[in-house]
Amino acid sequence: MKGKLIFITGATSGIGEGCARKFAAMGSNLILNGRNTAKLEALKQELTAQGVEVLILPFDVRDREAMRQAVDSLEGKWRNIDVLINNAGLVIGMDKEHEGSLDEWDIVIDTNIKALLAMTRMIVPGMVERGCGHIINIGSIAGDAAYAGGSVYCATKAAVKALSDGLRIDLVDTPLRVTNIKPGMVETNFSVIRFRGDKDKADAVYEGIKPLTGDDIADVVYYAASAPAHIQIAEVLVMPTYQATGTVCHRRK
Ligand code: NDP
Ligand code: 8X3
Repeated sequence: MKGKLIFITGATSGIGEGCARKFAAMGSNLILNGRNTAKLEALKQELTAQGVEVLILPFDVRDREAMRQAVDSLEGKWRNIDVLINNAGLVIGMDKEHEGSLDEWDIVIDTNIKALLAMTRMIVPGMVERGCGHIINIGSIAGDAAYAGGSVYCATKAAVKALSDGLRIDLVDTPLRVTNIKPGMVETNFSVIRFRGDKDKADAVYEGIKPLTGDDIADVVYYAASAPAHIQIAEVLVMPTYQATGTVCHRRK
């Protein structure tokens, strides 16, 4: 992966940040997106010090025009993206489908589905033209089955699976590859955002479980990206040892 160019959405935290560090450690150059410009700048400084090239593209992935301008602003070698990691995503709340906030769900749907689709639509044509590329979507175990309080989030991750499968079909006559990584419980900022900043509630999610880390998922993403060209890792479901499904886990005292 040395010298390859990786575009990561949501690189300021958790899985995306883990991916940035992993690919940089392996010598890849990076385009890093997120909304927190200060964090992106800090990450750029840290990773360029390791000898790789880093371009930061701060924009809200829900803002189609900002995304378009950011992608259009890429010049020369920065246009030749080898791997697109569609990672930016979130959930807000654990509300029942008939009780939650439509406005909050718009944010979740716009980020997890519509932005992932728009990034794909803007980046993949260049990959097809160049005859190389890999799209890695960060789905979730939540896309396999709905759970209580997860209705809309689970639906968005089921959509990520369908979009990944559909894209793989559409690209079958090209050398491009499509991977859907489906993590279980990963301790990041994800649950803090889910519980609207309540850190105690977020911590309770991982109590008695040794959860995965963003770096663990980055290793899996890297494995898929660095597989030989004739191998397409279509899906990976990865969870902590003491988790069995989206809802079954064993909490040790
Ligand atoms: P974090 O909250 O730690 O990271 C989320 C990242 O997404 C941040 O970098 C954030 O950056 C970015 N982001 C969110 N909204 C936007 C936006 N509108 N525009 C640009 N960037 C945005 O969570 P995770 O690392 O855990 O989540 C990453 C992905 O992994 C998500 O798609 C999530 O659904 C998925 N996932 C997480 C699991 C978990 O248990 N943690 C399990 C399975 C899947 P910023 O705030 O700077 O914009
Ligand atoms: C995040 C995993 O189980 O919290 O996608 O929904 S879960």
